[in-house]
Order: sequence, then C-alpha cells, then structure tokens
Amino acid sequence: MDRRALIAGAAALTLSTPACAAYPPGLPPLKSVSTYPLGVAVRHLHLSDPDWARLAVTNFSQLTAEWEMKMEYMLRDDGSLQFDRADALAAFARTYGMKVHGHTLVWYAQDGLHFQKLKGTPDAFLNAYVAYIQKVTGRYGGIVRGWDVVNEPIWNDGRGLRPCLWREVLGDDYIGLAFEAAHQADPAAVLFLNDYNLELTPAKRTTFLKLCERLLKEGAPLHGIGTQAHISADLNPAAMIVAIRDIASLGLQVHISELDISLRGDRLTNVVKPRLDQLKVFEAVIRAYNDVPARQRYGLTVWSLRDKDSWLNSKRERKGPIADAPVLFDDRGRPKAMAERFVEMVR
Ligand code: 9MR
Repeated sequence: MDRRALIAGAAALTLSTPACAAYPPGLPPLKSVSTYPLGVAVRHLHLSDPDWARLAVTNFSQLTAEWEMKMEYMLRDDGSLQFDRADALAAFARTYGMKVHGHTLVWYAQDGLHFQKLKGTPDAFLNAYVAYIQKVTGRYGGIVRGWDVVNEPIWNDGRGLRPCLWREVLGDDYIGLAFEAAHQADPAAVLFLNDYNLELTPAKRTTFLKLCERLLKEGAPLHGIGTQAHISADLNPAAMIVAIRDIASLGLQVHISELDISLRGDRLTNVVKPRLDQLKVFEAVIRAYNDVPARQRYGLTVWSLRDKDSWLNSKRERKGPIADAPVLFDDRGRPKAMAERFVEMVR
C-alpha cells in the first residue's frame, strides 16, 4: 500500500487532545484482560474524533470497517476502486497497534452498477468478480488478518441460499469462487462466511452450517465462521450457548463478528424496553465464547463503540422516542455493566 497514504491518515489524529469522560479507576482496559482479539466497528468519521479514538484504542485491539470496506463504497460505477478510507483505517490501526478485520467482499445486498452492466456477459462478469476480490484482498495483504468473504448468504428462515446478482450470473458456486479468489490473493488471510440470526433461528443455523460443510468438502479455503450476533435482550440465553457450541463443532475459527444486544424486545414494533435483562444475555455470549477452544477463538467484535454510534440509533433504524443502548459504552464513553462483566468473566 502507498506509504504516503498511510502516513497522511495517521497524521490526521492527535490523541493528546483533551478527550472523553474520565475512565473509571479500577476498571482495566478491556483489551488488557481479554484472551482473544477484541474488536470494534468503526466509521471513517470516528478516526478524527479524539474521544472515540482514545476510548477505542484503550479498550479494543481490532477494527472492522462498518461501511468503508464494502463494495458500496469501494467500487465506483465505472469499475474503478476507491481505497482512501480503507487506507486511512489501516493507517490508524497501524499507528495504534491494532489489527484489522475485513468486511466484506461479497454481499447479496450490494452489487453496484459496474456488475449490473456485465450481467449479460458471464465471462466478463466472472473476470470482474475475481478481479475485484483479488485487488481488494491483495492491497490489504499483511494488514487485514481475516475477511468476511461472503456475507449473509442464507435466507432468514433458513430455506436455502438467497437470490442475488452473484448467484444469478455465477450460480451457487459464486461462494466457492469468492473464497478461492481471496485465498489466491492473500494466502495468509483467515477467510470467513458471515451471517446473522444464527442464534435466534436454528433452521437458519442448520442451513448455514450445511453450506459450510459443503464448501469444505469441495475444498474451498473456508477457515472461519462469523456469527454476527445482532441479538435482542429478550433472547433466551440458552439459545446463545447452543448456537456457539454448534458453530464451533465444525472446528473452524469462530468470530462473534458484530455483537450488539438491542433493548427492542420486539423487532417488529421496535419498542425499546429498558427493563429487559441485557446483562444476562451478554453473560451468555461471554460464557459461550469462553467454552470455544482457545485455538478457534478468532475474536469478538462489538458493533460500535458507544450507544450513540450504533446503527440501531441511526435515523433509518431508530423508530421510537427512546434510544437503544446495545453496546458496552454509553453515549459519553463510560463503561456500562456489560463492560464490567466482561472484565470479570473473560478467560
Ligand atoms: O452498521 C452498518 C451501517 O452503518 C450501514 O449503513 C449498513 C449498510 O452498509 O450496514 C450496517 O452493518 C451491517 C453489516 O455490514 C452486516 N450485518 C448487519 C449490519 C447492521 O445492519
């Protein structure tokens, strides 16, 4: 990667600026007690926010881009690539000694005009598909330790593979092809299949795990399973334990890749119910992950640093008057009970 871009990105931030609310005495930085990489989602604007940066650098050892490493940002309509923000993130990580997890190469929800235009010419489509994956993974070789190669391939009710442009043109093998392409470009990267609701919907988990087994049988370089864990505080804690055990049973790396625990008990009405026992569900997450063999624990990533940074409180997602509070630090950057419990429980 261009060294000048790295340095420019890093210089944009000075952590000596007076920063966020004082960190409570007695609570060690979360990453200092964690036995596995502890990740946090980041958006570009956070990198130049000293409050965000200080809290993140103190407590977390790994970053996942919430948006800027997705195709929707990286790929312009004319097929050219836009790396500026991913480079800035990589520079930030390097400056503060953090790891980077790549999210995401192929997603049913994002295809883009460049690929839509190639729909009628499957050979050109395939070439562009492989080229995109290889340019992105190749550029961040040695920087990104693992990639969500394919994101959310399974229907929410578990009935099978979702339809998408990739599958329409390349067939079901769009997944295997993506893994192969990524592996060729960066043989050291840990390659993940990532999905959500694997805890909530056993039928989806079963289909997802069958897909993993099929890929492994076919020799795909699939190294890990990302379970997003966008869960709600009314999830039965036992469901989490069973899900993680099932997921780990394949012997692959396990990444809890996008953890947040919403206080909206009912996702249909989106009513925030502050009384739900979020802590109980969080404890189940940590207990379940503690039980995964250490060699399979790729890391746990929380999907935003402070409650106010969460996608659940974005204009598009927030429905009612009460804000959601799904993550470990409050709006002012103070650790919540979940952060304290993490320190007590992690091993
Ligand atoms: O939190 C992300 C939000 O800021 C983006 O606008 C959105 C679309 O790119 O993606 C959100 O993150 C999603 C993640 O990439 C995949 N799993 C579900 C996450 C929440 O929607």
